[in-house]
Amino acid sequence: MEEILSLKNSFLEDSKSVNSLADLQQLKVKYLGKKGLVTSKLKTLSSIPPELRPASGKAVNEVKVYIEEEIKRKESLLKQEEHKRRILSEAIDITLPGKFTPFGREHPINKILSEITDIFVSMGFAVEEGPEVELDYYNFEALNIPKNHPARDMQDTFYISDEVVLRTHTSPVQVRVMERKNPPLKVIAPGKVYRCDADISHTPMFHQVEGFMVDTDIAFSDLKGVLESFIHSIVGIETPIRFRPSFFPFTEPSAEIDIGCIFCSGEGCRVCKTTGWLEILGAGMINPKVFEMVGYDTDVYSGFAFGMGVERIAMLKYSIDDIRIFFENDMRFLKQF
Ligand code: 2U9
Repeated sequence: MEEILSLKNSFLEDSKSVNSLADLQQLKVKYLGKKGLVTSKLKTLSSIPPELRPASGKAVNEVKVYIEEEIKRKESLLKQEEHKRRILSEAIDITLPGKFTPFGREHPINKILSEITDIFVSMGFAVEEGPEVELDYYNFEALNIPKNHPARDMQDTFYISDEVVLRTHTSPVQVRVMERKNPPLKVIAPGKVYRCDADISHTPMFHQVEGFMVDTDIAFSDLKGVLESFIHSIVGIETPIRFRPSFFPFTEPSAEIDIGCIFCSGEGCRVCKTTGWLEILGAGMINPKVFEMVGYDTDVYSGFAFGMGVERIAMLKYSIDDIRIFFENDMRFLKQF
């Protein structure tokens, strides 16, 4: 009986140091496991005198039931505590400020590029693209730009090798289209172009949209109608337009197209260099020499072509006086579009 009592006391003593479910499991094994202290005590009952057995058996069983209940009670207590701890550790402070996720937006140049493209697509032009690393043949030769032309100079063009350049305009895209397809054609070629130039109004890479229309009976009046319609869409119907004679090797006759200065309404200011006009486009009737290069019959076909700098149009539209700001990735600038 003394041993049974001391078994209970030793359990009470051991259970004081139980602080976790793992400790409790160890305690359970120590007393109630197959080789546990209570189990062993039950096994020894057969070896005691028969007249003492009922009382001893009863006492051991009582201790066993007590220990089982105590372990159950402790288990539910520990589980509750653990649950409370988990709730506390997983608690979210909903008063904290949220995490800031910055939103990106379209670059102003891409925005104007899409605007220009949409206007020509609405007039029935198809959009074509081509390589930025281009053969000298497509960039210069096929466009009637002679070997001694200043644009071919190393000072103006990025040369990869004698025969390969970074395209200086998107015109080669149009030559490639003409080689592949027969008229009627209405195509624009938007994209990046490269020139060795860097100052307030030039960056080594900039964007162009060029375009052309080829069919039987295309006249200068078609060029005028399409480009006037485009200019009215991009800068507003009230803006005056003028055509000024010019020269390009790939068009004949050629013209530069100006709009009335949007900064001084034609009065004359610093931006328009007191002329009252701002250049917005170059254009002309495609030179028959270019048609011959791509194998079009010059007695049957005629066409017009045009070209514009996207940055220049963005600068006019948004009153920006330094082209370099488009490529500096200054968020204070980019956020405004
Ligand atoms: C082919 C034949 C003719 C494209 C043209 C211009 C006039 C022009 C400049 C505007 C500003 C380039 O970005 S800029 O510096 N472009 O003035 N471009 S006609 O003529 C072509 C194109 C392709 C086969």
